[in-house]
Amino acid sequence: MAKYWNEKVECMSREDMKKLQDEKLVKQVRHVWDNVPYYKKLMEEKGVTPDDIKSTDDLHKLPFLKKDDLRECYPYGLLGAPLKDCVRIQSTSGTTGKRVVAFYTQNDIDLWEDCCARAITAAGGTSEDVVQVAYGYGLFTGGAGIHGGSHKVGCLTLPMSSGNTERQIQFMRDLNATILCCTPSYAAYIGETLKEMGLTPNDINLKAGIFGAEPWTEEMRQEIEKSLGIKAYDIFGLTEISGPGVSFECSEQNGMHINEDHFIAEIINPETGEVLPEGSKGELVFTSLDKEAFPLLRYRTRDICVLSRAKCSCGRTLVRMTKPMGRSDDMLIIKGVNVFPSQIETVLLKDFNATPNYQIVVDRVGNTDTFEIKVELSDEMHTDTIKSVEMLEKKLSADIHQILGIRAKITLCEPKSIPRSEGKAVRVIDKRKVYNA
Ligand code: DLL
Repeated sequence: MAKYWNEKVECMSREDMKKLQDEKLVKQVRHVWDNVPYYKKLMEEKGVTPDDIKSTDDLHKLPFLKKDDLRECYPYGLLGAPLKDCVRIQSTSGTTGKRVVAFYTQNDIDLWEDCCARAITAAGGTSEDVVQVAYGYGLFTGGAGIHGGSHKVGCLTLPMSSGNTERQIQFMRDLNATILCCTPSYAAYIGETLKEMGLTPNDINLKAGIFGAEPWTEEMRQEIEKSLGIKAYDIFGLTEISGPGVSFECSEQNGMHINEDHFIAEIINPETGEVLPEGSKGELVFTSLDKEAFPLLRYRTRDICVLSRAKCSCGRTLVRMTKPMGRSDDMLIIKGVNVFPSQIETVLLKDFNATPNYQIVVDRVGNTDTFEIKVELSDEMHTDTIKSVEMLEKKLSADIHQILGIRAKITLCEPKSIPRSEGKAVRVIDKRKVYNA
């Protein structure tokens, strides 16, 4: 059984990898300078030109890119290739309005799918396998990326998308799926449903799962492994940098190997931007090395983790990142969807037409996220008819669904019932334990 999808790169010596990255970085910086006026301006403001970037040792001289830059540049402002050469657009989950969109040339798609093929191979996948893709298809990168990787490996690919769980299980059984790919919370839900249907892991043929797109703990991994009778592998990625497969777990399940031939990873202090030495906990920053349509230099992911170059017994030399341990911004991932509290506030302001007192409460019951928005009524609203309050609740619920793509339980509360704060308001109460301690 093939252990690696691309052994030459995945097991390359440190020196050769650095040389490869050095060469690619010089080219990528020139590509961005020549084609992305927005980033050229950021470089000029920092007094850096492509001539200053001779190797990865000069990476720290380049300015950072943040999510706000991407929003400001929506939709075409960071495009690095003519639109006629682009073949695909994908987008981050859950945001509307000025959402982040990423563009791909055919070459970008090939490289991305290649990264996913590495992840599938690392999870034991070969052309003998039947891969059930239960990540969402559409603008979200999960379905499309893993689907492409599965084709590359030559697996029989079941493009199920997410949802319709009993049907997922039926197809899984009828078509002998061997690898399941979805969010960890959906995998856990499939496990629960299997049990509810009176079935056990012996009634399915799964051997592995490739789960990511949201934080999950080691405890959750064990639970999924038990309920589905599989080995569960983590996979990490973000739309801005391509999608799933930026890094992936190997059989050692001790951190995710970053595809360093395509992406340079740095860890920085989120407060100061200072680059931290290996082994430090900080914010993960990625620089793309091969991207044509959407090249990003020093993109701040806001994910907090640690990098390690310690030898991995799988034989791969690619640097490993821990599972994200938190975020340096306030983004929540609820039911697999990226949610910024500010999006909710915007809806509340629109519907209530005043600054409302509210609280977002996120919890996990079984393995399913619960999402409640408590909104305080004003004195005037409190005296309104029940019918008008109900209408408001309905409208709020519909607007939240439209903006985020997921439903929230709206609880309207008595005036002055939400605790006031003398400092920063506590807007979010996240009772889940999604990050490893
Ligand atoms: O979630 C891409 C993806 C799809 C990854 C399928 C893995 C599997 P976005 O919607 O842009 O892209 O969200 C990216 O999700 O910055 C992390 O905060 C979080 N995230 C992604 N993978 C993991 C993971 C996709 N394995 C954001 N563990 C990232 C924890 C993850 N968090």
